[in-house]
Amino acid sequence: MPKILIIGACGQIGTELTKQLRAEYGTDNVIASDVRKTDPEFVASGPFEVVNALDFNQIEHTIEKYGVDEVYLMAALLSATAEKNPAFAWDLNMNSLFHVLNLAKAGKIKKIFWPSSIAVFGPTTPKQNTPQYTVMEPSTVYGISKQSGERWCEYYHNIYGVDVRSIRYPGLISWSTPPGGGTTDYAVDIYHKALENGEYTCFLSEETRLPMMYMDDAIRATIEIMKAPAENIKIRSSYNLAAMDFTPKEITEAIQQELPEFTISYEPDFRQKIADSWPQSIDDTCARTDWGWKHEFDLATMTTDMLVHLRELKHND
Ligand code: VAH
Repeated sequence: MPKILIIGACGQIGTELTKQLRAEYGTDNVIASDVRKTDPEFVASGPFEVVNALDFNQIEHTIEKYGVDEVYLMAALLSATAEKNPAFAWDLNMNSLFHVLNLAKAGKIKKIFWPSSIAVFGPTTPKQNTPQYTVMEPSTVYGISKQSGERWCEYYHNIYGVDVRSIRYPGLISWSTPPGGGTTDYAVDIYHKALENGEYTCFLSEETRLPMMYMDDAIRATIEIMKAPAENIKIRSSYNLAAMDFTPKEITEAIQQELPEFTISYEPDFRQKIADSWPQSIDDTCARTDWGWKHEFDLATMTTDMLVHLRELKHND
């Protein structure tokens, strides 16, 4: 069994990725790490180390301490937060990647997963069924850092033989972790507010269509791309990945199927400009062809699953 280190394990994707990797590879083979200890229950659930993604020596020491084979680098500032702190966002998103790529180049890591995003596309990209290869002029700090990171991943693979694999995540929706400063996070918050208040004020306009995915699908895709034979991974920048796309109006209608009294109002803020720069739907044919990707959740099944789990959480609180 490989020894796996997750950097940024306490984040929106990291917490669920840690749980699923431990279920598949064994708790003791999956070391969670983050810049600080957050949820005590999560920290106590298996091997945990305090690792700053910007500290090369801390990462190297942790890799040597546990004999790590694979690293999932999940630490980053997301789109909305990055716009408020461009310098730190660039530093964190880029230098954490260089640390892990250089450790792999030195032979200390066998395989890397690094998350990209549909944020690599910009206002000049075709918005419908956005292809794997197309115009990419991101207009956000987050998107610029992800586009640059993709270029470095491909360079380190081609020049130094580093086995780094990447996915362009759409907006991700999960019941078990709070939103993390993303523009798509209205689609997480709306479920909580629907159950808590019966109403929600959305920071995007009702017709804002964005590519989205349920976290269960995103976690499965992440593990599947890492399990795929190296020869099947033909794209070493990052793969487009898709499941569904919807607008705030459409997710509201899906929620109203179970909560007919739920209402929404709209007060677009600075995140509207970010969302308007992104695609509305994604073509992920390459991922489906190269390593067999297939999504399972659509808006209706995600909504049912979200509301079931959130009701359970609130019942147990
Ligand atoms: C964000 N959830 O909103 C992230 C994602 C496509 C968006 O990368 O920043």
